[in-house]
Amino acid sequence: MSLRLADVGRNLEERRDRALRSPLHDTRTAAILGIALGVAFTVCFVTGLYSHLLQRPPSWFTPPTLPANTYRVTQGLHVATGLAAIPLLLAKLWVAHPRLIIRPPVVSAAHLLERLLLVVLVSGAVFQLFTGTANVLRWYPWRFFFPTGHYWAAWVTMGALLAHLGAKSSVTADAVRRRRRQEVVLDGGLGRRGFLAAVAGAAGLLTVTTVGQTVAPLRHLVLFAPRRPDIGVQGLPVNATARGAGVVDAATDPAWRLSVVGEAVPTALALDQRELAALPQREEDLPIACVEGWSAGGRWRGVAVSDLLLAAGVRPGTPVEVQVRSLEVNGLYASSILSSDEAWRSSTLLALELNGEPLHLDHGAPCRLIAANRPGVLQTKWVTELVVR
Ligand SMILES: Nc1nc2c(c(=O)[nH]1)N[C@H]1C(S)=C(S)[C@@H](COP(=O)(O)O)O[C@H]1N2
Ligand SMILES: [Mo]
Repeated sequence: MSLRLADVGRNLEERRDRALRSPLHDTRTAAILGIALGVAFTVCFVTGLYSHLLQRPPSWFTPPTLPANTYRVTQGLHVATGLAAIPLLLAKLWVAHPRLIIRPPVVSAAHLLERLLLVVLVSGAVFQLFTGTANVLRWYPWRFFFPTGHYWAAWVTMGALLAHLGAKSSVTADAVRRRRRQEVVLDGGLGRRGFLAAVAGAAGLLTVTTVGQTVAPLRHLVLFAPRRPDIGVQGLPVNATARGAGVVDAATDPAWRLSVVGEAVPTALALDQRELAALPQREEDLPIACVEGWSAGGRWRGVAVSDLLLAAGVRPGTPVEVQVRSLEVNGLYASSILSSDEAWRSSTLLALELNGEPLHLDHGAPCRLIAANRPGVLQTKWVTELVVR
């Protein structure tokens, strides 16, 4: 038995040694892929942090005033770099795996630590890419709350990545410098170049066939993403229909009112549809940018939240926090918070119309929140109450 195991081990080592003589498994190929992965993960991490801060602002964070499309771009980048990282990670694992076959598997405490770090890094990366992709596909085959799990796993993965980069920095630098001189001699036929080109091609193809869910000119190339920015009622995709949210009756009831209430409100309001439509209307071009990776622009017309605050007697510029409440009773996105800056910004609307038509029930009629630079989950539909504090 032990003899056989030894044979298997020797066999593996022979295969490893053969593999390591190929440029496809050398440190230069590993280094190049590592750099590409590092860049993709860093962009993904930073854009993900920004998205997280907007969705769950800690007390020290107020959403900065940025161009209205900023979130659309950052979230588009988040999903695109995450998807592109999938072929890069697979290639990197394939390139590096012969190096993991060592006997004995652990030679010292430091070596054990290094190997454990790799386990954390690889499983963290796989977890992030898997859960992120499932989210884009709107598939939630797990028990935990996605944003929380994805957020904490991101810190763990990036921590492990930083430590890995620290451990590998000199090897990487050497590999990148050393082989550049010898490349012409070493590489023939389908060597490193061909392999790396194939990996880049796979990443590029994946990007081109998914990024159209947020980059409208590429929408016809969308293959794997479930959304296209131009497919949906009134030229915009729908996330959660009125029926799905259980609000059809309440949203079509003539007794519907928009209330403006709360401790900061001198004169509480309760407006019916006609009264709301009689207030001054504004038009804004603003995108819906869903965290799931799709986005689409629309032309919205409606009443500025700031005009409603003024109509309710709130003095201009008073620091406020506005909770926007939906008719929806139980949904995760049944309400959202506007910071003072967002509430007073004239482009923040309760929209009554979309692309020149009365707002469709599935887009949030009688009225829905639409504001610059907010994740889709915060663009509350079927609004019935503004609570001003
Ligand atoms: N009340 C309520 N508002 C909501 C949602 C919801 O489930 N309930 N979904 C949000 C999400 S995740 C997105 S992306 C946008 C989508 O808006 P649309 O369906 O009009 O495109 O609505 C947001 N507003
Ligand atoms: Mo969304």
